[in-house]
Amino acid sequence: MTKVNDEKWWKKAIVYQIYPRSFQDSNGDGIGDLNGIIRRLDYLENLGIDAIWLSPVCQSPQDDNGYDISDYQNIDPMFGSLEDMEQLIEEAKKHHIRIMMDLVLNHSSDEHRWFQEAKKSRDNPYHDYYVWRDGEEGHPPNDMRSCFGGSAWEWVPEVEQYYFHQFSIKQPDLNWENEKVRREIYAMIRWWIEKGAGGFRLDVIDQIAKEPDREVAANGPRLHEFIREMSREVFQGRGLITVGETWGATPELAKLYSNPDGSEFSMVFQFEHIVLDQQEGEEKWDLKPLPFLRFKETMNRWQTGLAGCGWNSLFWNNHDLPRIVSRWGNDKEYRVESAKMLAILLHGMQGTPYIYQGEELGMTNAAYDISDYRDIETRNMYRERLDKGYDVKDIMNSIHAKGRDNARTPMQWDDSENAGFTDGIPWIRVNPNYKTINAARQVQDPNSIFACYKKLIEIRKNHDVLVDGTFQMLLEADENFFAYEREDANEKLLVICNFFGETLKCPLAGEWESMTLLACNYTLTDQSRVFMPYEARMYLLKKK
Ligand code: TEU
Ligand code: CA
Repeated sequence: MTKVNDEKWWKKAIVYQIYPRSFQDSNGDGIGDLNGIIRRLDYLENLGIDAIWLSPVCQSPQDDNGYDISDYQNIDPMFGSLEDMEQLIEEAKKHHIRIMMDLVLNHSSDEHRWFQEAKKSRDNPYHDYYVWRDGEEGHPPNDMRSCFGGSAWEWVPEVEQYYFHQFSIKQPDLNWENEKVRREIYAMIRWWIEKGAGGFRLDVIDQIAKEPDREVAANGPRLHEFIREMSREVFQGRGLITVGETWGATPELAKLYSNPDGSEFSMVFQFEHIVLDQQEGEEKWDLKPLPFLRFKETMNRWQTGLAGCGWNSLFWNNHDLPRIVSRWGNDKEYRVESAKMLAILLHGMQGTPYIYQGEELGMTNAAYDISDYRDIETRNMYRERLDKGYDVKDIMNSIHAKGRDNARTPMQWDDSENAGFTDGIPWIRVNPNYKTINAARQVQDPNSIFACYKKLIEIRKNHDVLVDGTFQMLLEADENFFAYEREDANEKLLVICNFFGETLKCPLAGEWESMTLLACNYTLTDQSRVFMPYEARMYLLKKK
């Protein structure tokens, strides 16, 4: 087997995302915590992952569940202490798992010491750490909107100025134009590296170089200058995995972000496929069915577009997105089959796969009443659309389909009360289907979704063709099948998925007859050209 250059170990790695408040509670307060994660490291090692991306655990008033940080160098008491964090890093290492921290650098909390100072007066040394504009109360500088609804400008009477916030009022944007801000940030990141962090996920990193006067939020002119400086100052030569969250990325931009020369990040999360099931020019709440051919075209473009000149992240889910089996699979009669199909489809591609907690169990969306939702984005949208006169039924329909809390219901460990997540009252309701969908059931079952993910991870470790093989889309114009080939000097991989719920004959000529079946989501496949609902097969050919 060829060796991936050590510095680029992440090309072969599989990352697991943990949303700490929903993963495992250890002290009965109903909120997941660091000690809870330590308790579950055996489970993660068994699955076979190499790194954990930990959503933010730093000190925070929790207006946006930790994405509003008030102290970057301390742990929120809700999650534990700095010692617990050090212990998690150490224990994870014993399980061959690295810990990636979530860096929220576009904004801080308004309760951060910097902002507390900044709003005192215009000549306070911290004032220029944030983005301020003159104006008159009631007349913001322009019409820019916050991602969570309402104006992006908030008036502060003390300084008689507006500050800019792309997210909640409690998340003022940091001013990256100010070199002092950048220096503080780099020092903070270095401190985490010294503590043993193995990498970083960079929250909305394409929005740091904003130019609000020109109404520019993402992809500002100085963006790559800032990223390269940060990369030079803190990331390079340390064997880290770094991934930027970039909603505005195209393959062309991703070539810069993930340049193999290491000048920026290891890779980025792109969202072109993720926004395909919303109405053009509208919000994510404005639903439409997934346009299958465009979806295939998009995946293909990213696979071929970055080949040899960049690196993809592969993901269906994260803490902001609905559950994939409910979204593009079928979470009713074909839950198991479609969850496995989606896993096989994604894990055969080129890039670093990310698994979001519970995805490996086929956890589903939840459909709660509005009072059971906790997410700021969901609650703001509910109020805003009610005011605009939308029908309550339609609003709830959108929330059930796309709300962020779909991903944030507690991890389903077993069939005991509250799914084994907590002995207390969970901060958000447990999905009632935990009695049947839970880890305890699946870990032992060789035919479970968990077993399928575990197998796919093993396959990636054992076959380099998954890491560096070329990607060739097949049946591009077919309305039902998603099929592709990967190939390197020694092996050829063929993945064929029936993406829908009908039994269908595959138009391929049966070229798999001489190949070995590596993974499949039906036990008794007869290798025929007939594919059952959501049937997926992964074949391998050894060329020599
Ligand atoms: O998300 C970035 C972002 O743009 C989200 O608002 C996204 O559009 C939305 O969640 C889709 O529903 C990141 C974090 O992942 C998210 O959890 C934070 O709320 C946000 O940044 C602000 O830090
Ligand atoms: Ca707890």
